[in-house]
Amino acid sequence: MEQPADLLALAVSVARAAGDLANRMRADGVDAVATKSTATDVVTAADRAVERLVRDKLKEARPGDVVFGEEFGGGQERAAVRWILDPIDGTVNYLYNIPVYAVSLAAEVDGQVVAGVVLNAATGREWTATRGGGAFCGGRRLRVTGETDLGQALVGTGFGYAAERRLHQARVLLGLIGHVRDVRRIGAASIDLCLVAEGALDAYYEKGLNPWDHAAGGLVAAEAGALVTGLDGNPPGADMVIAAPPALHPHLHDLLSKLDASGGP
Ligand code: LIP
Repeated sequence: MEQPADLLALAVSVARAAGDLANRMRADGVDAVATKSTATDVVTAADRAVERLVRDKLKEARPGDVVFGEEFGGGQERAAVRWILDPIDGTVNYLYNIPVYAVSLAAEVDGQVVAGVVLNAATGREWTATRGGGAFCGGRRLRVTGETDLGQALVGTGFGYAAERRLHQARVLLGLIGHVRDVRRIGAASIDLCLVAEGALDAYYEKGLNPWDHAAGGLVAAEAGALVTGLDGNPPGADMVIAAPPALHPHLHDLLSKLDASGGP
């Protein structure tokens, strides 16, 4: 039986090596080397190099496992553990040298994420969690806020790489912004989810995320007491990821559902 604490220890050591590489390449200067879904969905040489390094280190430590990563995909074969990897979450922040980008690595066993680490490579801030074992940052156990009033809630969100999607997300934001304290657009879903976990945000929601954007951060938020869901009974996924304390979640959920937040392009 795979021990989540052992998988976490491996994830943390691999993420730290990955963060160091991301920082070295950042110091050498970063250029977009290609684009993916749209002209603004960039990939840098560091995204690819960091993913290769993580894959090599995981193969060395646990040859039988598989890796599902943002840049090279994979991870569809059966294995005791599937690692879900975003080598640099917040690639646009990385490109612009905004110190909010992360190595996000989660271990999945039998379809369930059991361990995860999110490491902000620029600041060294590291959030970790194991299923049933709680969420931590800097040795401190994390707890979501006790906010119950949506009108007092500081809410994080994000926008996609396709203009039509951003227009839909902006319409949703227009319908939401008068009902909350304020909004933050931080630019890295994995970090947004960890900020909910540590109470630096009251809640977060975003449409269009991939599993690598929310696998590790979602466990950190859940282990800190957040409800991490989709809309209308769906699990967190491409249509919607919402993370909020139990007392706040239904209010945010119902408003987003009314605003058709998981709809549009
Ligand atoms: C990013 C997400 C962010 C979202 C961006 C992008 P990437 O992931 O972390 O929340 O708003 O559009 O998807 O592309 O930097 O790995």
